[in-house]
Amino acid sequence: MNSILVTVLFIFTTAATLLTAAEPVNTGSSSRSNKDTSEFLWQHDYGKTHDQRMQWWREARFGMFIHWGVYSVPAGVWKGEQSKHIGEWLMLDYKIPVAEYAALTGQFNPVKFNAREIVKLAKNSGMKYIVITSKHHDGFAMFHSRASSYNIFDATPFKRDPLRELARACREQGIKLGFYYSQAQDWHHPGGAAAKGGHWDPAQEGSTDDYLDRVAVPQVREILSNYGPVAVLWWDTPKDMTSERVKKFLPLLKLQPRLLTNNRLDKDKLTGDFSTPEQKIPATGLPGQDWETCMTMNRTWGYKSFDHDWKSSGMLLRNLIDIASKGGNYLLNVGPTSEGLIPGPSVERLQAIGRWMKVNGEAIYGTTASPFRDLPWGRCTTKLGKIIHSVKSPKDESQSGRARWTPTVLYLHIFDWPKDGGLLVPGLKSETHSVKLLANGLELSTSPRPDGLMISVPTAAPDQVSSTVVVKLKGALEVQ
Ligand code: FHN
Repeated sequence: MNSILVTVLFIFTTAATLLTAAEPVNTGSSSRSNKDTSEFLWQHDYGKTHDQRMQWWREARFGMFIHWGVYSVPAGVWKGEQSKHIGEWLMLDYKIPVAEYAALTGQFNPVKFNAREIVKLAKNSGMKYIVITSKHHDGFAMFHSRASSYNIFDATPFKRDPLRELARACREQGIKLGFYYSQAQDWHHPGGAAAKGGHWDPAQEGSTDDYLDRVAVPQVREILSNYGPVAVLWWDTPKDMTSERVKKFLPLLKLQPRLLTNNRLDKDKLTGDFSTPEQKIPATGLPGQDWETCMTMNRTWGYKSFDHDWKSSGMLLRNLIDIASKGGNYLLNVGPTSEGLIPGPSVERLQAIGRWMKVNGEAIYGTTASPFRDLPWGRCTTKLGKIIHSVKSPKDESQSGRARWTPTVLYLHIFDWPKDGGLLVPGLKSETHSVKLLANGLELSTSPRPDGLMISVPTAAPDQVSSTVVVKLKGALEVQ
């Protein structure tokens, strides 16, 4: 029992020391303790259950972001010119008049959209949740909204509600569903905000508060009421979102008592369950915070027909491992076409990640950050030893006063396989129970050295991108 307590304490203090000793990362996010101010009702109503609500999310580690909207019709091209910016910003980048952009809805008929196939792809790639754009900055709702007819059901020939179909498919296949909603920026409805220089069409002029009261708040009520359980509400670009405006949304969150929200509702990032580094992985994670890196596979969120600058599946996989080793989640984006299809290169990459996850998933799901500062050959994820059962009046006297526990496990993710057959885990002093290759269960021999634990490994790596060595400890984790 003592050794377990030592283990747990050691891990917490070691991780905290190592992570805080390194260069701090400023994401603009605040710690939870700063957020518990009386003006934020949501924190008071939900704060106590934060850890319970976060449990599945912390286990999940990997999710799918879907940026899909009417911008997939122009697909990054406007009047023959290829946009250099992200595809979903086309309307603002080209200052397209509201009516002209809205006319694109007539061509938006994604008849190949198949919610079950998308959910299956996400699931097979090892993802545990999906977050889809219900309304992006262009103001177009991807669901059947009664608050505005500028939506996919009423304004396109498609006449279907993809969010309803996705919600059903997610329920059927046991994957969690979340909605992205651009609460402040809305380039279509009068009064909606526009970044980078503001409105360009008189049709956009109007009162911000009227827009919030008539469009954004009712639409958020709709997505939280009409689609069953909503796991995540993913706000974005909180332009001019003062605390007074934030308060218009907070009561709605009670519609989904288990809801998680990100930290982009208010302009000061004072609310929310997790932080959201975008297109980057914080060098040392974000100690003391839950966080999720969202990232594109190429250079755009919304589909662009000519963006072929894809990250390799190996790089994406190593990103996932890197993020898990720093205690975060990875929300990896796909941008479906105007037909409703996820582009082939995205599918191929997700399938490759899925193949790796089938073998190595236990080294990602439910893990916590690495206790090591730096590992020259790769990364480490951890499963802390836990006391699982205390025997109070045992039939077997030898069990008296004892507790049972699961051992602490280190998952070593080897990016650069050693050429000389020796893998040094620097500073590891713990006694080991077993050391194995995850891919085939091969037992590996070890020898303690003054500078750490030396593990003998075969000459060939089981996986060229990342091979996993599972180190089960006997007792306390000791890292020097
Ligand atoms: O402006 C958006 C962008 O289009 C995209 O949705 C990303 C995803 O995190 N968020 C915003 C920029 O921070």
